[in-house]
Amino acid sequence: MKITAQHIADLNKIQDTVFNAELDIIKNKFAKKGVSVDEVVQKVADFQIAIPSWALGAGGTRFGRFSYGGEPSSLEQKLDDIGLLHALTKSAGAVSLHIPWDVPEDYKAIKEVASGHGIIFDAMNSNTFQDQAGAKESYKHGSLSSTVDASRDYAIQHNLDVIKIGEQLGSKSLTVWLADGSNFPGQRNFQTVLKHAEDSLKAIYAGLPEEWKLFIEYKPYEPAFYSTVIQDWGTSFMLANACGDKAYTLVDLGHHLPNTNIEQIVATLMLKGKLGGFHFNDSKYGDDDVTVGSIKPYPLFLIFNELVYGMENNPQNPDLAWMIDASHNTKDPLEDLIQSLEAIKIAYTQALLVNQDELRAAQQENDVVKCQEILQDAYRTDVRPILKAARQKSGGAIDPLAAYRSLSVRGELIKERGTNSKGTGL
Ligand code: PSV
Ligand code: MN
Ligand code: MN
Repeated sequence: MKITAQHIADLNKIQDTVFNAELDIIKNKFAKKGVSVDEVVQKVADFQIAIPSWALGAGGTRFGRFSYGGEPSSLEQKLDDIGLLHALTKSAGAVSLHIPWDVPEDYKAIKEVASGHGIIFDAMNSNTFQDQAGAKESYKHGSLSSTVDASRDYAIQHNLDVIKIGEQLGSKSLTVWLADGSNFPGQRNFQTVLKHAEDSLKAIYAGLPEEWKLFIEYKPYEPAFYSTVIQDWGTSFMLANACGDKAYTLVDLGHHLPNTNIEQIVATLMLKGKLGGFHFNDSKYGDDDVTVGSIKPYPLFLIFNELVYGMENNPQNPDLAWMIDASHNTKDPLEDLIQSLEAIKIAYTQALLVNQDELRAAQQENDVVKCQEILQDAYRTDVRPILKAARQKSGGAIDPLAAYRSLSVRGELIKERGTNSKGTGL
């Protein structure tokens, strides 16, 4: 299945162009507030979000997994699926691989497939939360923080191997997420395991190529239910500082306890130049990994408001690595990813509509009501015409979900790959 420029052009022709009239209304309204919507359209068109290789198949739950059919079973097919997403949305021009699930057999061929779709290789993800077939050491009692020297060394070496694989693909960063923790009070010595994690991360950092970055993810619980070694942003930040300038904290939206003020975490990290990457998803209870913006769109907008402020005011912080970290149980994964991309760009666009100077002035005057009005005026704007204009400008489908359905993409994939496909996923 390939989506051509002709497909897109034909679909865009029959698309309702009412959005141009709606766009003009937004342009006029925000011009009066000193915001250029044309500039916003360009920024939205330029915004690219990496798709993780594990989000293209049905993830399932620990109780069961139900296939959608037509899921990718090789790295090449995963790239093909991201190629479809990118052709429709022009926002998915990057992939994030997980090793050992995605070790290329033929690097040259894989790079050609990716570049044929306009996809670059974003952060590499290591896996020290599972024992692979034939593994010489076990991660049952931890990896980078294990009390077993051989397990720690094995996990460090795995991360160094992942860097080597990433180098051959043109990736420039490594994301480390640790499942290490404990299930029962007294099971592990908090200080010992943290020290081990720090020393192991430093050993990985020592093997990081000059132009690479190390992203350290945090998560309060799961799979360990009493304690997690890198439980929060403070621990990640501390470890990143201990490693050095090329190490950063990575924020995953689902990795917070209920009601955590994530936007404040983002602001703090950007002020310190230590926010490296971002994993998007949404949740009601924990690390639910459901469609971005499906449950808490306003907090997502507030987070983007801080991200936009940071991108404009914190030159000490590097460009961020954006990724969707999702899992699909009841939706076609590609449809879910189209919805997630849309939700991310809606929140980003709304944040770009905030006149930051006006907000700063209202904050300075302690006009609490005005501050809220400024934010909510942007949030309550239906910015979808801006997204449509951005997509049209970059050659994507004006309405990607409608295009996906009218091209019967899933049906075509099932014809090609069968109904009983097995995606790799979390
Ligand atoms: C597990 O919580 C997780 O979802 C982390 O967020 C990682 O980013 C991902 O798995 C892949 O290792
Ligand atoms: Mn994540
Ligand atoms: Mn997660």
